[in-house]
Amino acid sequence: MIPKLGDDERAAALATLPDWALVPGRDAITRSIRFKDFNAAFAFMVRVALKAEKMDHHPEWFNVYNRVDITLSTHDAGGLSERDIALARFIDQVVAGG
Ligand code: HBI
Repeated sequence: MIPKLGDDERAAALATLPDWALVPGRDAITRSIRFKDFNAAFAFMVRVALKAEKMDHHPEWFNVYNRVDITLSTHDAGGLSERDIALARFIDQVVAGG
């Protein structure tokens, strides 16, 4: 069983993820990203998908053309866990060109 983050842990993690916001009414975080075109958006999704498989931790996401909306939460924990924070950090690195 993956534990949910406590309130202090969540606040501390979010302070290091300035591009992410809490989802109103859910214990989840969300980020919307716009890429230069669909190819760039889909290439990003491929990289995140491969990482998600390796982590066995998958995003909830929506793509239209160059936009990707991502929401992270740990379904097994019923809220935010360390896995969401780790995947968010990976996503931020990919977006930053890492
Ligand atoms: N992804 N976001 C998320 N949350 C989960 O609880 C989760 C997952 N991917 C795979 C996964 N759980 C499996 O471990 C379980 O469905 C068995």
